[in-house]
Amino acid sequence: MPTALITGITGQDGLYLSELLLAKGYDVHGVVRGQNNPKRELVRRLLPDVRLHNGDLTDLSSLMRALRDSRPDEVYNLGAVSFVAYSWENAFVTSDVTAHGVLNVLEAVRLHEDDAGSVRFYQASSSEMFGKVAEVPQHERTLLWPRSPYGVSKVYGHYMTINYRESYGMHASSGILFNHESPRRGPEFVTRKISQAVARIKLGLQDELVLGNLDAQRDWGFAGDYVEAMWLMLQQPVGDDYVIATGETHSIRDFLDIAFAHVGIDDWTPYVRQDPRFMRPAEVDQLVGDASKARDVLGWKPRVSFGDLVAMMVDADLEATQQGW
Ligand code: NDP
Ligand code: GDR
Repeated sequence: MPTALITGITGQDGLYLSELLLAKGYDVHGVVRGQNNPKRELVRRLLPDVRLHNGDLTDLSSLMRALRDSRPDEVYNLGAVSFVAYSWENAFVTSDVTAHGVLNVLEAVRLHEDDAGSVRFYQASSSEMFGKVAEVPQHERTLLWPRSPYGVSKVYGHYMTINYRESYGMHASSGILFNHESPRRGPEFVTRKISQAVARIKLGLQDELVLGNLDAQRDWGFAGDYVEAMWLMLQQPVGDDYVIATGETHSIRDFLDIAFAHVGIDDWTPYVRQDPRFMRPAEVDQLVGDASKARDVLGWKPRVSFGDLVAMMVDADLEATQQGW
């Protein structure tokens, strides 16, 4: 039975990846931080077969211990301060976790490999690394021009992963994933903020949705499809870098159109207000990915369309709100 160790197991992708790996027969282990992390119970409830280890990306020895105790064949580094807006307010913490945390995991893997043989490593890189770049669509060799402390931290982790592969011959892969969403998306991100608000507006529990920039464009896919690409990367003979994206881009306005129409509201303008509070010091205006390498090498392609993704999220929030979850 192969064994996987996942950092960030309490997050959106960690939950989907765990489900995928358990279904494939893996022994799944996760790193959870904090003395009383409330999401620990969520993982225990959803995934009773997953074994949890205390650890933090900023604490190398805790990661070494997690590797020693789980003895993984594959390590997926999904943990990060992942909210771009927060990364300006907490740039040092973001650098500690999202940048240096990658180095800590790579070091823990390298030191563990000296004792225990080869481990395959996945790094959660991001389309935010492309930032302001003009090239459209973005691919694996597109210039990186990050626009936030988060984006800069991801660039550091990306190049560290490449350097560990080239320096130590490590099977290390970096997935440059474009935005991917689901009903498990954190409510701080724009898609879930919208789907939750639309459900509450439809049920008469809320009458206003306050947002920032409505013109930004993102390449949005479904998280359940994207974790499959992570696994496929680690099944290849050698580590490499892959863009994972749908190849379509939509604005926040497009998301609003579909989400409100899904509950029978054709004009959302009376409900939506813009507030500078949600504008960012620097914006990434448009992201659209070229995932042809992933298609050709990994045989990966997205299954869930943009329209179906929006409907899935709104339906899940309607149900959750009605059930009082
Ligand atoms: P989430 O924000 O849902 O999850 C982040 C995870 O990181 C949580 O489990 C969190 O744990 C954990 N974490 C935060 N700080 C630490 C720390 N100091 N030590 C250990 N764990 C920590 O993110 P997603 O699941 O959406 O994303 C997974 C990864 O993929 C992230 O690295 C993200 O940056 C990256 N990514 C995401 C994309 C997306 O569209 N979703 C696109 C491209 C990249 P806790 O419960 O303790 O908070
Ligand atoms: P992003 O996701 O920054 O792309 O990072 P987010 O959903 O936060 O923002 C997307 C776009 O929406 C605009 N926006 C708002 N965003 C939020 N959160 N709240 C608002 O009220 C709002 N109004 C408008 C933003 O300005 C932005 O342009 C996500 C994260 O998952 C990262 O970890 C990941 O690396 C990237 O996707 C790819």
